[in-house]
Amino acid sequence: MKRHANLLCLGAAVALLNACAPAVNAPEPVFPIPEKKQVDWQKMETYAFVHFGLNTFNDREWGYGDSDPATFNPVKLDCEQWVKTFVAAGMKGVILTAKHHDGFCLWPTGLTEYCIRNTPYKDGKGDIVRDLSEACKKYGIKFAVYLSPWDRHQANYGTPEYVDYFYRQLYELLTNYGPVFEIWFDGANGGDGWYGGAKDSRTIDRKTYYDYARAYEMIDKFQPQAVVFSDGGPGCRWVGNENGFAGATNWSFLRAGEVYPGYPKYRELQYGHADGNQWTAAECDVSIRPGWFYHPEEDDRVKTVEQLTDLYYRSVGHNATLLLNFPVNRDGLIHPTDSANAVDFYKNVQKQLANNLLKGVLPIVSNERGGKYTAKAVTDGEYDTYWATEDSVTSAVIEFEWPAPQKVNRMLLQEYIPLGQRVQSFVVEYNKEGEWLPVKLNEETTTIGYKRLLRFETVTTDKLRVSSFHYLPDQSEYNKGLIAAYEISVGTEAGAVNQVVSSGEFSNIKNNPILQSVYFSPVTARYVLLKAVRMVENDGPMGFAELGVQ
Ligand code: FUL
Repeated sequence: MKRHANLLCLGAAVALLNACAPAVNAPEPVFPIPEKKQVDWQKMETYAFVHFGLNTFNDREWGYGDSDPATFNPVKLDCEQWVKTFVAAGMKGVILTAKHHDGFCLWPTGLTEYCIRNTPYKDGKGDIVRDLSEACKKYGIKFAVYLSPWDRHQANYGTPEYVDYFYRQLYELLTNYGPVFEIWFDGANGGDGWYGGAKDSRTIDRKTYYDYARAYEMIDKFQPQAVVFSDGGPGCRWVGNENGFAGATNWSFLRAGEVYPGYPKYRELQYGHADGNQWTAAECDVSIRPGWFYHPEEDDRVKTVEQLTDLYYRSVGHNATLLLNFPVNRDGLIHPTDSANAVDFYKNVQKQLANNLLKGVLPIVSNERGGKYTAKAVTDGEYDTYWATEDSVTSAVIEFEWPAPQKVNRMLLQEYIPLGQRVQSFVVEYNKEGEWLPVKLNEETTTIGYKRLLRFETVTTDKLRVSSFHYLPDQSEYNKGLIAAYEISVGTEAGAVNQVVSSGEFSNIKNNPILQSVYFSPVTARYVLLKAVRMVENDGPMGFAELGVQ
């Protein structure tokens, strides 16, 4: 029989402030912090995306805006089949492309003729936005809409009149279809299009054209619980790729006002801005097939259970959400391979995380705040109860001990994010015959955030601990003194610090100067030497914001 992965599950919040508060008060928040709706959104963890429209029938990914509505006729369309699949795949909601870049609307809008009313589908009486929102209600998952700001059909795209049209579309969606949990504004904007027959290319100012403040105001008024997605949020952000993963280091922060659709340094969205002042967690959007829309030739290129499972660990397990796309086919159904793989993926994740070895284990912690914030809360399985240290303590050790050795290869860590995201770095070690050794994994153990899942080589041990080495690069304006390649040595005498314990490079540190962590097997030493073997800028002095060893 195949062994299940063995999981450790714990929740933690480490206090970083020096505020003078009675011991049993909750830690002060560390800003930025999320709004309640952002916490509720992140707790959804996985939800579905549906790309469906005229593109489906015309084998296109980006319709030009001229496909004939007469081609749209999904004769077997059944939104309940979609939603039943999502529920069986453990997904908590769905986002529908109510309008993609081609401008075609899946609801019978009063604002354009380029919509479902002018198709053969149900003799023009269909409304897929309504059908899907009702199916969601029936089966108990949440509903949301994608409304493309770019519209390659409308003749007035690029003028102020189009912006009014866009907001009237948004109004229809926000006021006619019940609650939505998210509004998706895509980053692709302007370029070639049909534009009412002009067939030209339109450029807009991506920072100002849509005047998104209008959207936020309307959403706050009609759907205050909805989180706004765009490349830079404000509700949640694009993760900087369409492959479905976030960085292992992933801060839920952005520097407010910096990221806009088309932001050239979009790769840093995988990691967030460690010094950001706005809470904007990452959402990993990815399609279960290569394309976002259905193409029959991709029927044998559906992501496998193993691929999807891997993405789960690198999205939800990297402090992000997973938005998994289903390209609904020309019948109006989710293809059987897609639904089977999605459901089996969910079962596989459940199986891997089924056996919580920490249930009932009371951890030993190096510091405890007292009151409700004691070690017991680490393993009680409740998100809203948590362990915290005293205010002045910014680094701590949590140790677990079992009466008999266990086989362990997974760990789940969580921070209590209503009070912010604080953990910068941690190390997981197991005890082997009295010696503490780091577990072997292939990614850095830096941030935790809402959820961090670790996969590591199976160890057999009766003791395990979570504790850290910090190097937070200089966060000042021009990031001077960045180390590109390093060597760390230790020694017991000042004149002989020459036992090299680790060397390597701080990858991508120039574009993304986030906390860097280095792990090495524990050694007994008095001195630690960090040598900059190569600097990003030649000949400059070395600079750092924080350095720590644990
Ligand atoms: C992209 C769009 O251009 C694609 O067509 C798709 O909708 C994807 C989710 O976002 O930026």
